[in-house]
Formats: sequence, structure tokens, C-alpha cells
Amino acid sequence: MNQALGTTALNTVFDENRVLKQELLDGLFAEQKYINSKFFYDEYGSQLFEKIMQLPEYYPSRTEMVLLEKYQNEIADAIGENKVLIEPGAGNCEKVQYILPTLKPKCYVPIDISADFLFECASNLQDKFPHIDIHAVADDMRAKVVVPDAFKDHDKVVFYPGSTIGNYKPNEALEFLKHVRETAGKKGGLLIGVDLQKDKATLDAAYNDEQGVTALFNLNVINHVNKLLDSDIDTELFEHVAFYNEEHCRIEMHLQSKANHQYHLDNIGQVSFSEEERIHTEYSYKYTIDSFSQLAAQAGLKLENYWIDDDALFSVQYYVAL
Ligand code: AVJ
Repeated sequence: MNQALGTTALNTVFDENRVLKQELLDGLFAEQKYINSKFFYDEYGSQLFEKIMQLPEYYPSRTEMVLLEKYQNEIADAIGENKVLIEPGAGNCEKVQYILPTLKPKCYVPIDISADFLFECASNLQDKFPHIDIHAVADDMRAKVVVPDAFKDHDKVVFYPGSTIGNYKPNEALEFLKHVRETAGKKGGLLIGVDLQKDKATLDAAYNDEQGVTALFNLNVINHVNKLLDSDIDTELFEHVAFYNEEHCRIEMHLQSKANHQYHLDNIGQVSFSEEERIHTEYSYKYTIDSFSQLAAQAGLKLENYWIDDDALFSVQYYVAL
């Protein structure tokens, strides 16, 4: 297995931290406060997300895995053989394992920011699939992808499961799709998991689970902020708010303050929260096959085929470069 160290390695970690801190401060001092949803995923946050994926109310992950497994032959037929499969934000490389046996790409390039974890997962995967060249890249998922020389002439397919695309606002999603189109190049493709619009009750329940795991996940972002900013904002003074906004076709998650409270941040100043004020923490946009394929078309990607479950909860869609 090849391991490629990305640009965020070692010497730039410090810079990266400064950028993240500044991003948090911009959000906390904004008129309408916000914390980007990427800050959910510290170690405990990632564990909580694993738990969310097991919840009876949270259908997306489960449904996507069933689709990938059930339609692996059709997916492989649509994509074709001998591709270079690129996965931005691959994490534990779990989902790709449903399609690797039938798709049989020449090369698999998982990209993720957490180098150690990625390399460990990639190495385990290499043992399981000795005939696929696994080339892990530790970098930001928007980094320019460098494919090993030996595979330069193979067509590229980007794999983007998990409905992660839903966290982007439509204009950001379009930017990301354009980046994908550029990465995939001529004759390239995109296999993507997209969550579908459905009745409000099902969506509200998926983000307000009975056991309160999603609430813990949302509140934990404050712990992560405290670590990064060296602050002591009281999580107990916030409550989890999540609902489906039908007008904008998106789940909105917020943290609502239960009281007036304020904190002094060294060298920065005073940050205050008033009773009932909300910090916006996440959007999770829901699409139809039509609305998503129209967005992708603007990025030069044409819908080739798609697969949905019997209850039309979730979709896996395959696009080719125009
Ligand atoms: C990781 C983006 C797929 O939007 O459903 C789960 C994150 N937030 N519960 C989603 C999440 C609250 C999730 N994604």
C-alpha cells in the first residue's frame, strides 16, 4: 500500500488550528451565531455519530448500506471495470467495502484528514483486497487528487456516500460538485448517496431520537469549541433543537440558550448568549432525484442511473461527466 502525506501534515497543523479557531470566533461573534457542522466530529462526537447510525429513527446510513449491498451488481455494471475509485472524506472506509468486491476497481484512493486512522483502515482494507491497489491520501477532502502514475490512463470515479452532501448549502454543494467534476475529468463519474425529501414527521424523528443521542451529539459541539478556544461555555445552559424546514427542504439543528450567560475569552473579548438565542449548528438538505440531478447538471454531471429503497427514503445516484 502507498501512503501519501498531504499538505496538512506536521508543519501546517499549527496554521490549520489557527484557521479553525478563527472560523469558530467568526461564528460566535456573528449577528446570528453559528458553529460549522464539521466541529461535531471530535473523538466523542464521532462515537456519538456511530451511535446515531444505529438508532431506529435514523434511517439514512442503514438504508444506504442496504442499497449498496443489494444493487452492487447493477452499480458495478453502470460504472464499468478498471476504474480509479476516489473517496473524499473516506473515514473508516466502511461503505466502500459493499461495492469493492463487484466493482473491482484498479485502484482505490481514500482521502481523509485524520492520517493515522486513515492509514490503519487502508492497510486493513489492503489485506482484504490484495488485488486492488490502495493509495491512501491524508489531506483535506477538497485537495487536488494525485493519482499514482501507473493509473493515470484509467477513468476516475468519485465515491461520496453518507449524504454528506446534504450538509452543504445548495451553492456550496454546487461548488463541491464542480470540484468533483474536475477531479473525475473526462469520462469520469460520481457515485453519491443523497437523502430524499419525505414527510416531516419521519424527518423530525430522525433528528430528535427517543434516546436523546442526537441531542448529546449536538450539545457536544460546545465541548469541542471549549477545547479549541480554551473556553468554559456551559453545555448545560443549552438545549437541542432540530426540525425539518419544509420551505427550504432541510433539517436545521440549533442549540438554544436557556438563560443569559457570558464568558470572557482571553485576548478576544466577551461572548454572550441571551435566553432563547439560537446557535445554528447544522443543515441537512433533502433532495428529490430531480432537484439533485438539476444541481449536478450545473456542474457538468449527467444522471446515468439511480437506486432507491421501496419506501423511497434514500437514494444512491450515478453521474457521468458531460
Ligand atoms: C453525517 C451529514 C449524514 O446530516 O444526517 C446526523 C449528520 N446530524 N444527525 C446528517 C447528522 C444529526 C448527518 N450526516
